Amino acid sequence: MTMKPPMSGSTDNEFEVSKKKNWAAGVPGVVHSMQPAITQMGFPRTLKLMATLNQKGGFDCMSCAWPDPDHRKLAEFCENGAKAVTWEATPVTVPQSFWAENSVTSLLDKDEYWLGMQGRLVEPVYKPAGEDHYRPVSWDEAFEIVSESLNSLASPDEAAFYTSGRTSNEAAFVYGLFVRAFGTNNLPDCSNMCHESTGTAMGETLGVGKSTIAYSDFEKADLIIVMGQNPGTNHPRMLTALEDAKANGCSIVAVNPMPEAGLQRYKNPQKVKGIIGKGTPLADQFLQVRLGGDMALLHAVTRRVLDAEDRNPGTVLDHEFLEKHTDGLAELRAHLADLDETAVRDATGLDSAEIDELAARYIAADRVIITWAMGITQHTKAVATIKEIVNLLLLRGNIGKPGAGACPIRGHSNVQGDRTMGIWEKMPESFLSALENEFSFPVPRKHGVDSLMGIEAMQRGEIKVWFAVGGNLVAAISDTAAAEAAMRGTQLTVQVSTKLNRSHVVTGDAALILPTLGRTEIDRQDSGDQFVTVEDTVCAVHASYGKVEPVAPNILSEVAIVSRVARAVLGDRVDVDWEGFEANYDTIREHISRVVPGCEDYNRKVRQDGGFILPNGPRDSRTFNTSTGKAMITVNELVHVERPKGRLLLQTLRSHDQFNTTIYSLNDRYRGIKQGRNVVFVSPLDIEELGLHDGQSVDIYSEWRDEPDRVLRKFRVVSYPTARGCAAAYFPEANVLVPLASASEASNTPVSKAVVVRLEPAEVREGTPVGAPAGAPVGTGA
Ligand SMILES: Nc1nc2c(c(=O)[nH]1)N[C@H]1C(S)=C(S)[C@@H](COP(=O)(O)OP(=O)(O)OC[C@H]3O[C@@H](n4cnc5c(=O)[nH]c(N)nc54)[C@H](O)[C@@H]3O)O[C@H]1N2
Ligand SMILES: Nc1nc2c(c(=O)[nH]1)N[C@H]1C(S)=C(S)[C@@H](COP(=O)(O)OP(=O)(O)OC[C@H]3O[C@@H](n4cnc5c(=O)[nH]c(N)nc54)[C@H](O)[C@@H]3O)O[C@H]1N2
Ligand SMILES: [Mo]
Repeated sequence: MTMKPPMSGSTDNEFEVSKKKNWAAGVPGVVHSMQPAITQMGFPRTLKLMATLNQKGGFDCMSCAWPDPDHRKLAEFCENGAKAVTWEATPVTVPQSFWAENSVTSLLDKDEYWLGMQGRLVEPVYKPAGEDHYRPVSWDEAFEIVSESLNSLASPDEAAFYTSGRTSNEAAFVYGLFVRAFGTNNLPDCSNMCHESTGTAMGETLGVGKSTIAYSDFEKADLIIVMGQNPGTNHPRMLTALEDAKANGCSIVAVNPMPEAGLQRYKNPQKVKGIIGKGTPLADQFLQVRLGGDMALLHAVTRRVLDAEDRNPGTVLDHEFLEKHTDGLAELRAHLADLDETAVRDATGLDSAEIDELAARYIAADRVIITWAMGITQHTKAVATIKEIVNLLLLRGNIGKPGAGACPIRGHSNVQGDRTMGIWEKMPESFLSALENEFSFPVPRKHGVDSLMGIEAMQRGEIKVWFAVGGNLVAAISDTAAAEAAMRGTQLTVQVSTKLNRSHVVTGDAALILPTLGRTEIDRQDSGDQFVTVEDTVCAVHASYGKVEPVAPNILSEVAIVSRVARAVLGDRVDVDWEGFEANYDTIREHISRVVPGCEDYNRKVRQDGGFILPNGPRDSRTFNTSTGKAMITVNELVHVERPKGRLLLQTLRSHDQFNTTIYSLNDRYRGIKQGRNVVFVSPLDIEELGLHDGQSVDIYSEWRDEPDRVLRKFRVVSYPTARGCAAAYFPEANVLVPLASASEASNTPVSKAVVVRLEPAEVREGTPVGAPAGAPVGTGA
C-alpha cells in the first residue's frame, strides 16, 4: 500500500515554546500515543498490535529494554512504545518509482523525519559505484554483490559488521557466527556508544556487566536512586515500577541537571486515580547536579557513609559482607580521607546539606537500588563514575540481596541480548573457544574495532566494506562531518533496514539496502511461523511473536538475510547448516544452548511462560568473577570537568518524540517545545550572564584542543531550569559538535554529555546551513 507520506521540516513560524510540564503520562499520554497510530495505520491494525504488545504470546516492544512485570496487565504499553510500533507497522511503503525519482545526492537534503516518513523499505536496492541512483535488484544479485566485494578484500579485517540493538538473539548469534567464519572480530555495535562504560566498569568490579537485580526487586527496595536517566521519555514503564515501589514506602532520589517530567510527577494511565488525580510525586529528593559532577557527588556521599561508621563503629557498614566478598576498602578509606569539599561543590554545584541528606537516606535504607543511563555513561570519566556507584553499593552490602543492586537501564530493546549472543569486538576467550568447539572452524582471536575505531579505520582507508544490521551509524556517532567523510571513503556499504535513514544516503562507492521484517510482523519460514527471543535490562529472556502480515511479500527476516549472505560469501568454506537456520530457528537455538553460558536447554526455557532469567553471579550467590574472585572496591581520582570562562557544557539528549535517530515528530511535549528541534536549553542565569536573551538565535561553537571549532548555526535559546553552566540540545542534530577524539576512558564511548561550547549571536548570513562546519560556504538553507 502506498499512501502520501506526511510533509516534513521545521518551519520557524510554527515553532512554539511553552511552559515545561512537570508530570508525565496521564490522559494526554495515552491520547497522544494512540493518535498517530490511528491516523497512519488504520484502527484495526493498530488495536491488534497494541493488544499484544508485551503480552504473553505477543511481541516484545522494540522501543526500550525495560522488563515486563511478572503479572502483565492488558495495555502494558506506553506512549513511546505505541509510537515505535506505529512507526514500524505503518502500511506506507517506499514505491518502486522512488529510486528513479530521487538521486542519492538529492536525498542528502532531506532530514531524518522526512526519510523515515517515506515508509517501509520493500525491495533490495543497489547503487553501483559511480552512479547517483539506487535501483531495485533481486535478492540473489544483492547477495552476489556482497560476496564479490567481501571475497575481494586483502584481509577479512578490511570489513566491519555493525549491529543495532533491535536485532533478535537468533539473528545476532547467526551474524556473529558468520562474521567469525569470515575471519574477523570486527563487530562494532550501538552499545559502544551507549552502555559500554557500564560493561567495562561492572565487568572489572563485579565480574558481570549487567544489572544485579530482578524486576521484583524494585518493589522490595527502600531507596531507589535514579542517576542520569530520563525514564518519563525513554523508559516510561519504569515509572509504574517506581510508583509501585513508592506505594510500598520506598523513597526515590533523582540526580540530574534537568528536572525531568516523569520523575517529578507521574499520572499512571492504567489507573483511574492516576488519570484524574494530580499524579504521584515520584522523587523525594532532586539533586540538580552539574554535568559530569556525579563522580564528585558519589565520592562525597561515600565519604559521609565512612564518617558515619567512624562516629558509630559497627553500625553503618556491612562488615560481614565487606570482609567475605570485597577487596579494597582500606584503600578507598585512605583515598577519601582528604576529599576536597570545595572541589565537590564546584563539580556538583550542590551544597553540603543536599549531599548530607542523600547520605542520610542511603544510610537509613536497608535495600538500595541505583539505576543509571546515558547521563552517566557518556562522559570522559564514565567508567570511574560507575565504579563509584559500585563502591557506594558495596559499603552496605547492596549487591546480591533482595531489593538492592546496581541497575544499568539499557536502551535498545535487545542490545543486552545481542552482547550475550556474541556481538562484541572483544568477546572473552571462553565464548570464542565454545564457538570453535561447536562449529569446528578456527575462530579469530584478535580483537576487532568498536564503533569509533571503525570510523577511524575508515578514515585511514583500512575498512573498505561496512555491513550494518540495523542502526544509523553516521547519524548516531560523533562528529557527523568526519563520520560521513569516512563512510564515503569505503568501497561498499550494506544496510539491512526497515526504513530509510541518513546511513542510506551517505554511502560507500557502491551501496546496498536490504529490507527486513520488523518485530511486529509474522515471520514465515519453511517449518512454519517463527518466533525470536530477546533479553531485557534485568537479564530476563523471552519469546516474541510477530502478529501482523508482513508489509510486503519480498521482505526477508534478519535471520534469512544473514544466513543467505553467509552462504553466498563462504560457500563450503565452513560446515554450517545456514539453510537449516533459516528454515527453523529452533536449530539456531540448539547451538545457542551449547555455546552461550546460561542458555542450556534454551528451546525449552524460552517456551516457558514468561521465559527465563539468565544466571548472574552477584545477584544469585554473591559470586564475583573478577581477577581476585571478590567484588572490587576501587580508587578513582576525582576529576572535575573543566568549563572555561564564558563557555557552557553541552549535553546531547533525546526529545519525547524520537527514538535515537528516528524522529517521530518535531515536538518535545514535556519540555514545552513544539514544531522545532533546533533549540539549546540554557539556565536563565547563564543566559543573562552571557548577555543573550530567551528566544535569541545563536550559533553554537564546540571547542576541542587545537582543532578548528565545529559549529551548529541558528539554534534558538530556550530559557530552562537546567543546572548552571549546563546546556542541552537534541541528539542527533548536535552530534556535529561532538569531537571524534573525545571518548570515555577505558570504554571509548563518545563523550556526548559534556561538550565545551560557546554561544554567539547567530551571524546574519542568509542560507547558511544548520550544522555546517565553521566557515563553511553559504549553501542551501535548512
Ligand atoms: N522513546 C525513546 N525511548 C528510548 C530511546 C529513545 O530515543 N526514545 N532511546 C533508547 C536508548 S538506545 C537509550 S540508551 C536510552 C537512553 O535513555 P536516557 O539515558 O534517559 O536518554 P537521554 O535522553 O540521553 O537522557 C540522559 C539523561 O541524563 C541526564 N544527564 C545528562 N548528563 C548528566 C550528568 O552528567 N549527570 C547526571 N546525573 N545526569 C545527566 C539528562 O538530563 C537526561 O535526563 O533510552 C532508550 N529508550
Ligand atoms: N550525541 C549523541 N549521540 C548518541 C547518543 C546520545 O545520547 N547523544 N546516544 C547513543 C546511543 S545510546 C545509541 S544506542 C546510538 C544508536 O545508534 P543506532 O542504533 O545506530 O541508531 P538508531 O537510530 O537506533 O537506528 C535506527 C535505524 O534502525 C533501523 N531499524 C529499526 N528497526 C529495525 C529492525 O527491526 N531491524 C533492522 N535491521 N533495522 C531496524 C531503521 O532503519 C532505523 O532508521 O546512538 C548513540 N549516539
Ligand atoms: Mo542506547
